[in-house]
Amino acid sequence: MALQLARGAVTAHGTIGPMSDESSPRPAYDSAFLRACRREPVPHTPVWFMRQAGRALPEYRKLREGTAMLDSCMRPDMVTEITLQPVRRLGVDAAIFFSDIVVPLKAIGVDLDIVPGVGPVVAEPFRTARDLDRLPVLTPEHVPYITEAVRALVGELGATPLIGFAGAPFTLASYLVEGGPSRNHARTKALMYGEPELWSQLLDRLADITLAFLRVQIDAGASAVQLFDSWVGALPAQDYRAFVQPHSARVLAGVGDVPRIHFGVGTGELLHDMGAAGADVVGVDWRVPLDEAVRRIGPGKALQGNLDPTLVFAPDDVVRRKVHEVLVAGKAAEGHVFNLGHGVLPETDPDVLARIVDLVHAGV
Ligand code: 1CP
Repeated sequence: MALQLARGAVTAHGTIGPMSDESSPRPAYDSAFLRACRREPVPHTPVWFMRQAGRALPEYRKLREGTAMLDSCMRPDMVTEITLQPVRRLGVDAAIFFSDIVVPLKAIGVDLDIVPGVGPVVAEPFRTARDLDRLPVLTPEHVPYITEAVRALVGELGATPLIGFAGAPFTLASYLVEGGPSRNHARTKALMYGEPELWSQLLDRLADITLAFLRVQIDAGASAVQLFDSWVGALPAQDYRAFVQPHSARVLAGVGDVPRIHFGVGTGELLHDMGAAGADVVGVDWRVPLDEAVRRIGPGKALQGNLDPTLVFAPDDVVRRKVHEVLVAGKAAEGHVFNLGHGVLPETDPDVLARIVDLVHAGV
């Protein structure tokens, strides 16, 4: 463990320059993944999968048996093992830290749970100005298990980069205001349009928490971050710019020392504005081809995506053709990180994911 901690310290802020000091190379700096994020030439297109650590892997299901989701996120030994599982099995180019977007909210004392088969459920939904008092500032002391797990992982991963992540203010607000998963985010939007002042204060608090949570991961050695605004596609671009973008932009500006990926689902109309919020890499879902996404986003960004997650259930020749299509469209981008257009579905056969990794690396 001592060795792992020492390596974690060396690779903290591991992507500012090729060397952390005169003598210690940063193992992940020259990885294909970080090079693509920086829009530099790559030996092959890098690939990882959102939700690659999770229910699609039998070894994950076995390890999680008898441990509640949030409890597993607070145990560095489990977090480390679960994060490494897909790296070992699939040969992906990056690891994503195993946690959940609601972990920082739980850590500061919000009464919530992750209910199996449902998702995050908040005991007392947020609706009034008084509820802001339930959102204190997050400090590293709230999440020592995150620091410990990231340090251990960076040591274990060596040259494979670790992606830290957090939920963006809008998506976190949606869970807090609705009290759980929601199809149309009606109460969230009612608050946003009906009480813009309170909305702004709520998103401001959430931006502070998100930024602090990402900083903990970067300071412990994460070499890139992904800001998930999964549900912001519910908004038209004009309202995104007015009610959401300034808060997400403040988060992204605070983590500018590593590559920043910004992703949402159904965000075809928002791609330009999400890039303009301060992302280095814009995540694209499967609805917009990557060459069209490049036109919408404009120059100076890398792209991440965007194979339809359901395609893993198609025959092998279809998978091959669709991977090819994504790779060809991705050539229009200044940098391309291959991924699915949203998370791995739990029913996915991991062997198909491993095959996709091979196809991407071969550049079919
Ligand atoms: O491998 C990885 O990607 C790391 C693991 C990870 C990540 C990145 C988990 C574990 N959660 C997340 C982020 C997350 N959590 C997002 C953003 C990504 C996305 O859009 O998919 C969101 C929206 C959540 C909220 C959440 N947590 C949901 C969705 C509910 C809804 O609104 O539809 C669910 C089902 C969870 C629980 C959860 N988080 C992670 C896992 C493996 C699980 C399932 C827990 C279980 O085993 O029951």
